[in-house]
Amino acid sequence: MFTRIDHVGIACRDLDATVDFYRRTYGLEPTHIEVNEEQGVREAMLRVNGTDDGGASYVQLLQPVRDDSPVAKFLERNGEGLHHVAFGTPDVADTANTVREQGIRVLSAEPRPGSMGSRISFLHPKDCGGVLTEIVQAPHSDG
Ligand code: CMX
Ligand code: CO
Repeated sequence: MFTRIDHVGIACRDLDATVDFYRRTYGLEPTHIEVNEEQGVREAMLRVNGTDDGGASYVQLLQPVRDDSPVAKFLERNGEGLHHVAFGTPDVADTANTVREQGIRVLSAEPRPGSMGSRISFLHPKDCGGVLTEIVQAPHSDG
């Protein structure tokens, strides 16, 4: 079902400063920066490594672009830090349905647009041992 860790999502207040921290400290460069209006974030994807299914693993840095977004609410409650874990899968809709059948809340009826043309679904953290879990289908890879 899951073929790799696609990314870990990290909530931050200042995207540019956080990107700079990852560059200075670890030598990681942003592969891609975009605004996802639906998710209410400006985000940077930092590629860490390729994977044996043809995809890759990233750090995703997230800054809220509006006060009522999930990441803004998270920052208010918890401050900066680890926000979610995202697993790669060859078929996000199929995986979401399989998980839904087990009684886990999938947070959208259909997959939504994610980073770099991917398709994503979120699982409720209260049904996943306290971990906000994202499922990602990469645009062109097989996972
Ligand atoms: N990780 C773990 N637990 C979390 C959480 C997180 N990121 N966010 C909220 N929770 C917990 C809270 O601690 C709270 O627990 P308690 O009831 O024990 O206090 C509970 O969930 C409800 O929290 P809330 O602040 O009232 O949050 P909401 O119910 O309004 O929203 C959630 C929570 C998961 C439904 C919402 O954040 C959501 O829809 N997330 C999916 C979309 C998203 O996160 N987008 C940004 C990332 C985009 C991307 O990756 O591309
Ligand atoms: Co994510």
